Amino acid sequence: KPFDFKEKRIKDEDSKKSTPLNDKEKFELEFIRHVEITLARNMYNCDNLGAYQAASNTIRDALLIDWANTQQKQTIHDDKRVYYLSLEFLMGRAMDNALINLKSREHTKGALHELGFNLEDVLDQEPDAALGNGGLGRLAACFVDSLSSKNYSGWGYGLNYQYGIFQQKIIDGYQVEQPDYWLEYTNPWEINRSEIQIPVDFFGYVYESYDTNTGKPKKIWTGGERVLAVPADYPIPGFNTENTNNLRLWNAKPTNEFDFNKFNSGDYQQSVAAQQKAESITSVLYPNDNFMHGKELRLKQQYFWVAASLHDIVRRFKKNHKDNWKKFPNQVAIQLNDTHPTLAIVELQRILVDLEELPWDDAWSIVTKVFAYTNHTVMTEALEKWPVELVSRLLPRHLEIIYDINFFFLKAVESKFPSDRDLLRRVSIIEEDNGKAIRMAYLAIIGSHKVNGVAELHSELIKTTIFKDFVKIFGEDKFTNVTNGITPRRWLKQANPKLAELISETLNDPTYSYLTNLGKLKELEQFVDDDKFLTKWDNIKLSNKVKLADLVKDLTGITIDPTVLFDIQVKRIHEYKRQQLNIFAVIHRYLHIKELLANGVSVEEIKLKYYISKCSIFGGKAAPGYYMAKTIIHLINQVADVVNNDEEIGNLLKVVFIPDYNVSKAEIIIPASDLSNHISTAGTEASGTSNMKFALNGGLIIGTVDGANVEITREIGQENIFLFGNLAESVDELRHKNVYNGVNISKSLKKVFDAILSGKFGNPDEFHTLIESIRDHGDYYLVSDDFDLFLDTHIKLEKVYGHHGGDAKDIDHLHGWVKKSVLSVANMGFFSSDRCIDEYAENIWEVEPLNS
Ligand code: CGF
Repeated sequence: KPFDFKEKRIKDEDSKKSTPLNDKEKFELEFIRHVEITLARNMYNCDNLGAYQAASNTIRDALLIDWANTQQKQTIHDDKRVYYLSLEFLMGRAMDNALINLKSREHTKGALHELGFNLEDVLDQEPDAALGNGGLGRLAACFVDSLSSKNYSGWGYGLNYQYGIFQQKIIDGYQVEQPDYWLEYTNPWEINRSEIQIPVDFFGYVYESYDTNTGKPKKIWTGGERVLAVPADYPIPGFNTENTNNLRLWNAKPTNEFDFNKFNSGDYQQSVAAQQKAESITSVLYPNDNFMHGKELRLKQQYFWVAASLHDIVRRFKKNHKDNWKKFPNQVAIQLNDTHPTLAIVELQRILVDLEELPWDDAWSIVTKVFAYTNHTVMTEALEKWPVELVSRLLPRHLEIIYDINFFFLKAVESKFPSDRDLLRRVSIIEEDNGKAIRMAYLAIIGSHKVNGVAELHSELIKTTIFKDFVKIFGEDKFTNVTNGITPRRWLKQANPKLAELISETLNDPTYSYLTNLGKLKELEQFVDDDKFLTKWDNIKLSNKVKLADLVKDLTGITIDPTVLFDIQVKRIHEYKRQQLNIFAVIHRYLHIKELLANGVSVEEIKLKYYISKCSIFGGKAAPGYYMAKTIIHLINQVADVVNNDEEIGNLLKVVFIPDYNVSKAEIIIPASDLSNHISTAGTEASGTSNMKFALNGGLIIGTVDGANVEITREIGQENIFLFGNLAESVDELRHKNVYNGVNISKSLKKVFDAILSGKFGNPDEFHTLIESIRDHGDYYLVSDDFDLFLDTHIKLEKVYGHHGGDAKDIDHLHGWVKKSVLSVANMGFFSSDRCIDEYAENIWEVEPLNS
């Protein structure tokens, strides 16, 4: 029987009661020990960075006790575990989050103060762990937080990229990418498990042999290139619980093997270089969101990651259950975050058939009980397809297995629908049209027991469009919906501490229990007519806006007035998200204001009769190879340059592009919004999650009837959101009309195009393609169809906002806008990622929390 560490520790009564997380003396001693021993520095040369490292190590040490206890408990209970496979985990910073979840923030702030440091400055030293592109990666980060907070046994598996998403610089209005080497200093939050080394093979060849015992034929994959997978573990603390799960991110390392042939022939350099190449597998995150980039290295990343993760999962299973494979689906649930980890299906089949020697059908029945697949998009350019030729070289045995899976699947389809030949072509895993390719989404559906979309509208759309045939084959029940969510620990408590505090006071909830029971926010509704409460609410918004104005000043040099309406759009730059629609509307507003001024209308009159003062704030990265997205960024910056330098305009209008939008900046930007834009072409944004973050922070939304906007509207009430635009069901028809009858450019949009083409915002040649894509090439994203509706909605919403700042109008603002803001927050409980995790647990994974 192994020695029980926990029992031993618990006997040490003192350590049980006081830890550095609640005892200042202990914190300080540990902090000093880390400065002197871990960092080999002293208190005289300990700057904020040193303080961050020493404090993080102190917190991490304490966290590791919970982490070890959790692993011990989970091992003893040996219940079914969930494994969330995601190629992206956009974690952001860890220290503040750990302090909040461990309820040690105030205490640590005090201890650091006594040591001569300011907590905020110390927190600011931490680089963002930006191992993701956008919504998909941030969703994974919210999910691991909820898995821990809700006491599930759930691990995340991903890659430990040395370079996260690139850093965005704006130079002369253009996006310039710079590498994000985020591990410049040692990372206190990762625990390197160099004792675990899992070999992963690529290339080589397959041959048939015979099992010496049974005489049966078997396939052997051999030769090729070998790298080692070595994990870095990140403890994930839950809120208000000791449960601390693990996020395991793999590093690729060279093996110790050495090519002696090359060496003997005198090519020492070459023999070492091949080994060095191994590390390149995990060196960089591909910077595309909603777009597939078919590079060999990307496929290598995918296989490396799923092979290592499955090896780990299988090893853990075998420790307790040996080769009792029938139990595997009772012990293991694997969620595929998008199709990126789909090769895991093939790899598990390979392990079971080739290595464990199970009959094909037995193996396949296990595999299909274990996996479930989440789809995040209907856009064809994002759906992964890998050329057969590439897979045959890189993973020859896997290709054979894929062909076999396809063969058995098509056979079953044929017997169910004997007369439908075209159906077989349509649903085949292998696309035959333009060079053979493997349709990963189809493989994921066939190998999973459940497929889910990420918002109601999206889940319906996948059933009626891209996966229609599969609904016919497998039946409706296989397809389900889990609407996305966000963790209120980071996106309310951490990002907006003042609002979180006001809510905790108002709900008489000093322990912030509402953060794990977000439905409680509903009780805020009782206070919507209380002017004092509304004023406090509004003042918090103002102080968040002041903080954002400071950040804007710092990053761009632009001064913005925190009392004007902050109208924000921050997210990846993509034509379907339609930042172009937004900036065109800003141009329209500017041109109209200029016209009014030219006609002798005074600024004061404009404010009263036409436009309230506002600041349009943009932020987001464009994929480095996405020309149109980069053009949009450039246009925003050009407009900002003209508008902000136009003295006549004053604070009536300002335009800002915040460079290098990331999680830490989002934590400042989101709580400061009055209004945020979620204005994708209907049917294109699967869910969106920033819409949830903004609404939870009391910002109102202007949005299309798309993604989770639909459910947000249902929850908060349509009178508290500003919806506009054509609906998803009209999109096909409008596109058709635009292509065949020509695009109808309204008078207002024409003015905007004319101004851009006249050179008002810099060299017009730079914007031709953008304008032509709308005016002359069918306007795929329906900017022209929604433009005037967008302008009208602005007029409406600005009336509700009122002329904030003038005394007489303040009451209207309070009773109109601020009341809507409170009502939104009060009804956002549904969008906690805790609710998502419960839904996945109950309907897909069939697991329960481990509560005792
Ligand atoms: O996943 C997205 C996001 N861009 O990462 N998709 N992908 N791939 C969708 O476009 C969002 O609508 C969605 O909210 C997010 C997470 O599901």
